[in-house]
Amino acid sequence: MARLSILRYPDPRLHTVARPVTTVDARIRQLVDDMLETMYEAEGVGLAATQVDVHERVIVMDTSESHDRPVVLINPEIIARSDEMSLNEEGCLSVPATYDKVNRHARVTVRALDRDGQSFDLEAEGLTSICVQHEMDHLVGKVFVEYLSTLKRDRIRTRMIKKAREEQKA
Ligand code: GNR
Ligand code: NI
Repeated sequence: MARLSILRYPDPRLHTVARPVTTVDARIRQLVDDMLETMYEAEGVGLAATQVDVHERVIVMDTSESHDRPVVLINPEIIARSDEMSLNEEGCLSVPATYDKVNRHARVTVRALDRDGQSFDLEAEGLTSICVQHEMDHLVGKVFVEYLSTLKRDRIRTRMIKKAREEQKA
């Protein structure tokens, strides 16, 4: 296992569109394990491969309170979504210390392959539903700040660039 480094907004690589995984092999399982280690270490509830600069459709999540229920989604597709929407505060490991409200489908059903390459469906609501949609956005190169106003996004961008520059100096 290895901890991977997480790209930070506004890194342009966060806007890369991931390609589907062709075979769930040892390389993908290693990626999944490294992503889980990285996610738990960073105390996140989800992580998309895009965030660790791997542009393949792989997501790991754990929205359990006990942090012992890892979920792996390979080549995820949303097969059903509620008409009902839900406005919730979101954050992102790629945009640290930044939280704002995003409107999402209240419930989604996602079909994906698991760590063994087996297809399964996940009916998600609450934080899991939000997380699935947030992570699937990462796979198409979208970061949650892109749902915010241009003014807010520009402020976040400026603050992130300033922070990166200060960390460089230190
Ligand atoms: O850890 C995370 N928490 C979170 C909180 C509300 C909505 C979405 C998320 S996902 C985020 C981890 C992350 O950046 N995944 O891409
Ligand atoms: Ni994120």
